[in-house]
Amino acid sequence: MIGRGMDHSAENLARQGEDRERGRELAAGVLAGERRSLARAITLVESARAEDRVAASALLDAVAGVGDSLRIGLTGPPGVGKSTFVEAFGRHIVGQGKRLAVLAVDPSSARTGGSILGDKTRMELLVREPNAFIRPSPSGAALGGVARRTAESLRLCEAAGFDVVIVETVGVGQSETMVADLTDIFTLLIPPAGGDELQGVKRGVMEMADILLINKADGALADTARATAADYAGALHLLRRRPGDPDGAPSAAAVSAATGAGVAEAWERIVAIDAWRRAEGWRDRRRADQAARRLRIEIEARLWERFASDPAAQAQLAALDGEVRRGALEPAAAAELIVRGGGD
Ligand SMILES: Nc1nc2c(ncn2[C@@H]2O[C@H](COP(=O)(O)OP(=O)(O)OP(=O)(O)O)[C@@H](O)[C@H]2O)c(=O)[nH]1
Ligand SMILES: [Mg+2]
Repeated sequence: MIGRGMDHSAENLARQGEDRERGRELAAGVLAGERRSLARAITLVESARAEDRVAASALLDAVAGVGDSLRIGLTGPPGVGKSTFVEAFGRHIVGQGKRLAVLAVDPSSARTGGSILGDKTRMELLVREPNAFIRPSPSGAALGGVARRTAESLRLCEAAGFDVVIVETVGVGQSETMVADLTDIFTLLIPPAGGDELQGVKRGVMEMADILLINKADGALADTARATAADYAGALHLLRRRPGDPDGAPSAAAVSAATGAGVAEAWERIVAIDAWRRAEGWRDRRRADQAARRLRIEIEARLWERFASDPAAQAQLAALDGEVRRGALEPAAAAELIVRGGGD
């Protein structure tokens, strides 16, 4: 069986104690709602260093179960206006007296600091709001890793007392699933369609959405956006009946992040869906399902980490890799040998 040699030396145990203490101290700051502590706490959970993992797990233990945020997911294709929408939508939410945290996740390594810098200018007013906290996540990590760290960052924002947490990311296929799996309400932002086609939004993604917003409903595009919204609303009602929706289907509406038209209505709609789901038990069921799925993802990740840090298993992988490549051994058979630790 794959295993890691534990270092039980007194020195190592003392160091782990210090790391745990570091995590607990940071937790106190997070629970007090200190933004600097929250920012440092998120940096800690994003860290891949082994000693930081010890501190991070103490931190997360210390904030377990604290907080009750409305978690909103927001995705959409590049350039649809996500950042502009978060600025308008976020300012509206803060204007309602709510505290808002925004986690802007960038899952692709190609997009670097540039997009974050762009977001800073697009969220110019929101970043200055004392009741808003905006956190761009670093790019370059694998999507699975991003999801794990985002779930933890979200928990920290919640523990810091934010009423609403928005997880924003560009829609690149898998990222929609990730965001939908982390949040209570999944919002899909789409551009107005040129013709009568439904802008190439994949059916699976549409089915995941709780609310579709057709952005850029202003100027020359205003009518197109409204027509697109009506098309989607029709299509969504034909799709299927969803028991978790107050109307049996997701809703679609036109908005303009630039002028703010429809932004207040979008917020009211989200609040209404959330209130209905809470009352009907759907919100808790969704969170329970999400937690159960994450448990399995975490187990998988830990098993893989153990495997990757086990020199014997790695040596065996290297040895059998060649046989699998030559076709001398089936991948499944080789995996069985490696995981069972036999085959030598
Ligand atoms: N007319 C109009 N333009 C908009 C609206 N919202 C955003 N834009 C413009 O669309 C462009 C892209 O906006 P962003 O907010 O950066 O879009 P994004 O989805 O965050 O883009 P990425 O981060 O690159 O995926 C910018 O030039 C915005 O000014 C809108 O409601 N109406
Ligand atoms: Mg953006």
